[in-house]
Amino acid sequence: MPDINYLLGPNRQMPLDESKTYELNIHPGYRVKLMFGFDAAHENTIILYDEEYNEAVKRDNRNLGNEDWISQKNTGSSPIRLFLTAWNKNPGDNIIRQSPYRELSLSRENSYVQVGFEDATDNDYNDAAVMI
Ligand SMILES: [Ca+2]
Repeated sequence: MPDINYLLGPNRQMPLDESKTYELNIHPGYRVKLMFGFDAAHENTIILYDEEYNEAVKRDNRNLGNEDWISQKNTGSSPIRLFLTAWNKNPGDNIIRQSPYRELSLSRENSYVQVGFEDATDNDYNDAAVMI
């Protein structure tokens, strides 16, 4: 992961925690499709960053919704690196935090992976989820 000092997250006030950031690659000749889901009372935002930490996709369980996203085809010769993050706002203290992730499932052919994010302490990792 590149060295960064950007401030990210929904309010652009948070440093990136690399241990809570899932890297995905678009390999040459491929595109990727992401499907988003939320099952949370807290406000959750999923943000996919490109390698320069510009927002490539943003979805949430408030205004933005969870519409699928399909990337452009990678017509280059090297993988395109993307960084998947989720952020949650706890209504108790109104502070936005970066959510930890866990790989929930991986298909046998590695044709898809499901990544879940946790916004509290029950560790079900379904508060925000992405199928890649
Ligand atoms: Ca949870």
